Amino acid sequence: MPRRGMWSLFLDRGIPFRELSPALTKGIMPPTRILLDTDPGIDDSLAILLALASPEISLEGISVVHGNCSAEQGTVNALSVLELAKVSHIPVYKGCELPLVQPSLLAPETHGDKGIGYAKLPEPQTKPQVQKGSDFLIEKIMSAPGEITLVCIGPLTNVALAIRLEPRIVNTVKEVFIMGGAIRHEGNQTPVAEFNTYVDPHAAHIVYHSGMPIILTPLDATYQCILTQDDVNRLLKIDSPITNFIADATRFYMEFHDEYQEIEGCVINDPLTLALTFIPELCDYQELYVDVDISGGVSMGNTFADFYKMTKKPANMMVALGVRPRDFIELFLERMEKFALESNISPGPTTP
Ligand SMILES: [Ca+2]
Repeated sequence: MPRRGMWSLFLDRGIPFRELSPALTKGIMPPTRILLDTDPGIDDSLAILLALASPEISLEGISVVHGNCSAEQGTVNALSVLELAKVSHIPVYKGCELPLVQPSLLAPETHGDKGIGYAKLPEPQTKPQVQKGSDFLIEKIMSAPGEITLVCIGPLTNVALAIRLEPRIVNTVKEVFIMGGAIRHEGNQTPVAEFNTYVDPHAAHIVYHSGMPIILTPLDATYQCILTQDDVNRLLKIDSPITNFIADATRFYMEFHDEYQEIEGCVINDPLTLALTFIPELCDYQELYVDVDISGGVSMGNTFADFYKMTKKPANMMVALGVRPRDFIELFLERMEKFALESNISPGPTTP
């Protein structure tokens, strides 16, 4: 597998994450340049806020894909969340409205009809860019070889299409962090399939086997990261549009988790994946060959790893299988508290 960026430092030189991370967080290294491909989405919205609240990274644009809600609605949500955070200068690009092969599958029962739970955000004043999501990803990655980190927290349709349109992005992107799959964990869409992968398994198949340097965050790690009502109550001690948004959005998400999965609180998959771009030691990883079932049977969209190297195929990704969940939740809460306080005193939208 190609090794670049943080992984090349870690894997080829044997530098432990623990020693690498301080260099990242103390500003010795410049902020990681990030593109976020997303289907906002409650936990996607939290990932956007975490990105904005984290000085280690520079969020250079958002491409939106179908998934938790339509790409049309998700684009509106992305713009609204950026306005809520007073950073509406960050460009948003609408991407694919449909999966590559499968029929459309959205998730109103999980994220609400508009994708952000009970939260009500005003119609955004800003508009999405004219350029399509996949074209934006290609242009940005090709313009800065080895510098752009892609964070994918929705179905992989935009990324797969970008690879088909411009295969050179595979060897030009720095790293690709993906929220998706359920390796040893049960699925959250079918008994064996995770939502993002199930919605567009063909896209996942293209991306997984593309040769991109992938760091996968499957449900094995994310389902240990549960945001509780006590956590939300802690945030609500700060009266802010941001904390109120988090409370209104996650209340719906918590009701879903309680009703469908008997989980108290809500699993915040996407912010964990985003956090790994700057604090990788939150997780433990294995370098594995991972495949996705696209045969159309009962295990369609199932992701599985060759732990015993039976296929003799080389590893195609690093997989986060273990996580320190409360370290992550604490990081998320601290960042949101600081961001909410700063936002309360910041002067208004920064629309150019
Ligand atoms: Ca998502």
